[in-house]
Amino acid sequence: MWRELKPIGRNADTGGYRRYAWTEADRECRAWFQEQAEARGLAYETDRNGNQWAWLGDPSAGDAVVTGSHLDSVPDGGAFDGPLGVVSSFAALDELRRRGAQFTRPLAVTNFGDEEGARFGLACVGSRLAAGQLTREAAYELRDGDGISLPRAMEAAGYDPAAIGPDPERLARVGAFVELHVEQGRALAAMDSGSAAGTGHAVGIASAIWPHGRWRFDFRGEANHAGTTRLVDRRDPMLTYAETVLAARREAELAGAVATFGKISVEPNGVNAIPSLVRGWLDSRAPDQAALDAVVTAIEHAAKERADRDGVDLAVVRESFTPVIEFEHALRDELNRILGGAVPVLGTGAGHDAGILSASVPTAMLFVRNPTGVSHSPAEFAPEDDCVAGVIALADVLEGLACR
Ligand code: HGY
Ligand code: MN
Ligand code: MN
Repeated sequence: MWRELKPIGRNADTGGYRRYAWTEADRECRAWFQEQAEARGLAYETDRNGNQWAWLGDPSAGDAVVTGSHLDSVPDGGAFDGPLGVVSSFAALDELRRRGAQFTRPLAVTNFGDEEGARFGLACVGSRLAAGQLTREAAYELRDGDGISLPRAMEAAGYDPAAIGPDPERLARVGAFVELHVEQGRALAAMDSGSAAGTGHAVGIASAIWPHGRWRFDFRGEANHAGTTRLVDRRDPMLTYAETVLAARREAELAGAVATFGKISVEPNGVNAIPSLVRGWLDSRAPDQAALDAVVTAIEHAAKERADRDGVDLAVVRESFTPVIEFEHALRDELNRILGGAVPVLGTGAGHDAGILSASVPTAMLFVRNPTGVSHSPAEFAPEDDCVAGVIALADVLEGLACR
């Protein structure tokens, strides 16, 4: 499975993945998912929001145990973030069949669409739509960098955008959702530093997801000639942007939070032209809501102060937000019990579909050790022994939940 998925959407120059929602690479990933489902005799379907489901047993029986993740990526993302969860779900099912497990609840493997929000800027679109956390109207407002709207992109990919919207009936049939994901940090690796892959703590259980969001900062200045405009006469938004990036780092450090300006767009983006507009996207996350609010407020304040000095207009728009997620304790503890009781439980600053769905169904997450902690990068890697340990742990969890 891993080898078949590996080349899809991979950029040969960077080795990173460009699997954006409703693009050709996304179509190929979806085709791969359907192939895996049908090769296992699972009942394959796509829900009204484009999420893919592969069912074992009768979904209408309800109380299903569902596992899966996403196949889309951030720009030049790694191979594991998302796909490890989907591949491990199919592999765990194969393992349960080898064990002759008798399922007493329906089981499903899922691929939730557009988890990264790389193309339209909003994270977890597929799961948010299903959970009613994103209205059709708001989804129709989403545009990519070329101005293509989400509904147009869905239509071009052969999906009916008029169908998108809350899917409470479907979620009502889910008794538990478990998402396996490569750890995006090195907390597990640090626990047994130096331990060989497949020994020590190869698997962890999620406790919580930090509150996090995305804010677009628009710095509007005055286009002018880079060579003939005196410094005192400039209204240069790039200066304001630069000061804001430095302020973001300062404020995050003060609050024990994180803040990143990773995406920027400049108009007209000419070497010899002072920009008229600089757009910068802030991703900020913190252990709790108060800290996150304090950081973002302080960054906005610093940006405004500098904008006034530079004669630049500032507008800030919150484009994506997810409140703190505390995974349901009963399911979290059930997973630990099934796995022997000594599995590390750890928080994360990374968002996931399991976080979004936790408002609608009991959800839990398993993390697979990441020796470097690197993610959202072509260098993202987890050793095969640890990935196999993840599959076995997921199989144990699914057996414990669905094969009473
Ligand atoms: O950005 C995130 O936290 C996740 O990878 N979508
Ligand atoms: Mn990610
Ligand atoms: Mn992910």
